[in-house]
Amino acid sequence: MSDAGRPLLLQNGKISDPALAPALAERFEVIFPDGLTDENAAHVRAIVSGGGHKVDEALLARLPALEIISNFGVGYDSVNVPAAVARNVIVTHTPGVLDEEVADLTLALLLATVRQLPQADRYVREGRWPSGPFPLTSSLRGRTVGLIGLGRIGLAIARRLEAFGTPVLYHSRNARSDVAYRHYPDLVEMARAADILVCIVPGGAQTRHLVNAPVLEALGGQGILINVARGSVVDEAALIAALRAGVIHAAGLDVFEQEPNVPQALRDLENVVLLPHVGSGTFATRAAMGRLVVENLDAWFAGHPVLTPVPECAQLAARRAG
Ligand code: NAP
Ligand code: 8YV
Repeated sequence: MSDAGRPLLLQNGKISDPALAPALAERFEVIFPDGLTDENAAHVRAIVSGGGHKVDEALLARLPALEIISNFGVGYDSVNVPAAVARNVIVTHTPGVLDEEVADLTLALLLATVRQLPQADRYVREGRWPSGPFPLTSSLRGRTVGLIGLGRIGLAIARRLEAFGTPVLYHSRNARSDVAYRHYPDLVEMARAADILVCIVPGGAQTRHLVNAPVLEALGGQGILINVARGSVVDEAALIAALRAGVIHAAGLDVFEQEPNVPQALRDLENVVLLPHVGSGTFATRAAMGRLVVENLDAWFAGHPVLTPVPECAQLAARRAG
């Protein structure tokens, strides 16, 4: 317990939900990384983490009283979950509440990239229209999309693509029995069969550079890559080389290897659409994520089962609740 009688919580990283800070302040004594001392570290019982800020072995080792990490986001690749589990620390995340929002953004980015909407907007703003019409663009018509990942968000993207009349293929480790889309265990094979690839898998070591030079070559000269997963999923250097050399046609990216720093080489290219990691970035969806972060903490500190443990923590969560 802290001096004020409330548990001590470390907020690790900026959280872009205006309602979250007051909700946490009502329940916890909140400290930030720059206020963490050897003395108060010994009493930290909870972490709220987000914005890609790491919860690594070194931080965990400083927090012997830590019980729970409530991650603001469905992706939790910035949290060292095995190290947390080894210390009996529960990790929760925010699945489900952002699927439709991220799927909307993905379709917007896909269409913006295919039809060059930011480039067309710049064309009007820069007063270039009077000197001639905007060049013709590629089209979504008659094209096939290969989803890299068909989980909660992937499925919401696939449903939208169906409404556009766009055939869907997917790559993942396991085939789903509840969909009719063709499953490709081999990503290069799917890249050959698809015109557009959309990445929507978790980040982390297992998916690092899943999209590499051979995948981009297989996608081909008319191919388009959309990444709304994590920057680590795509070999950014290989992508830049492929975009420069015309190995693929264009890319739409919401995520990058070293956020918030986007390589100048990418910013210099005309055949890319770049977004600052805004997949879930609306007031409504960030508020829903914030509520789930708090509900998990409330459940934990009331001695109830947490609502949404990460899969690797499901057993630990059940054991701790029981
Ligand atoms: P999910 O429901 O867990 O789905 C993950 C999908 O990826 C599943 O189809 C899974 O199938 C597949 N997958 C996992 N590991 C794989 C691997 N090594 N190789 C190939 N496929 C693999 O997750 P979700 O809720 O849809 O979220 C997906 C990710 O989107 C998050 O983890 C996060 O990184 C990202 N995201 C980004 C934004 C943004 O703002 N841009 C917002 C939200 C989420 P198998 O297990 O069968 O392989
Ligand atoms: C958030 C995300 O912007 O949920 C995720 O995995 O990438 C986004 O919704 C991010 O997690 C904010 O911390």
